[in-house]
Amino acid sequence: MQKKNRVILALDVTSRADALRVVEAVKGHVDAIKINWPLILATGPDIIREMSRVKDVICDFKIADIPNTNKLIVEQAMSRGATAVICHGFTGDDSVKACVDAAKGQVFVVTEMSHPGGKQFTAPVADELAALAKSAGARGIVAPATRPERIAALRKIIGSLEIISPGVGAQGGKASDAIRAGADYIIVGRAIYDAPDPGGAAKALADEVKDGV
Ligand code: O7E
Repeated sequence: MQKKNRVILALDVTSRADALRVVEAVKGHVDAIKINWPLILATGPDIIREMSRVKDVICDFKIADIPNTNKLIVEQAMSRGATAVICHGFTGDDSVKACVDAAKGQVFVVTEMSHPGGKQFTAPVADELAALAKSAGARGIVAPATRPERIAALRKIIGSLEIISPGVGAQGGKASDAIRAGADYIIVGRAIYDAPDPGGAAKALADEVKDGV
């Protein structure tokens, strides 16, 4: 994944036609495509391979199981062309380590979630989840653009690991705030794929990121 536009598209559409339309429009303005359950369940897992031919794909299955099951899930994602996967950290260091081993380090660990409910259970343990991501050898963490001050605090814990940050646009966060707080990439879904001009929306976000640096 080349850090150029610093925008990751959250491709949460539910048809192959919409996925292809949006990706074709935005591919020059994003660095990766994040695929989550809505698209996989609607189209089947081969969409990972298809999208990986256009851009790096991050499989956002928020993997949260025992080590052996985690390993099996990650192997399936990587064998279909994923560049990286996303897992939860609350399952403990052995489960995260299983993901890291199976993905050869290409893992992002969820810390504090971006939605209001993220404050309830994830926020109180986010610092520990970030520290776990680092000690387990993950590539980075997921941290909320809706609370840029938390991105800055988590950055201090993880050092040079990468931060990918959802919550821009539909959830109220601002791209430039997240980047200034220390995010490497913003993750954006609805503000791009629901826009009348997804290509223009992605470009505007990439431009805002550049101005925010
Ligand atoms: O609000 P949107 O439409 O811009 O979509 C945001 C995407 O980021 C969506 O796919 C959602 O599942 C994901 N996300 C959050 O919104 N908040 C989080 O705390 C974590 C994620 C996430 O993707 O975790 C892995 C990156």
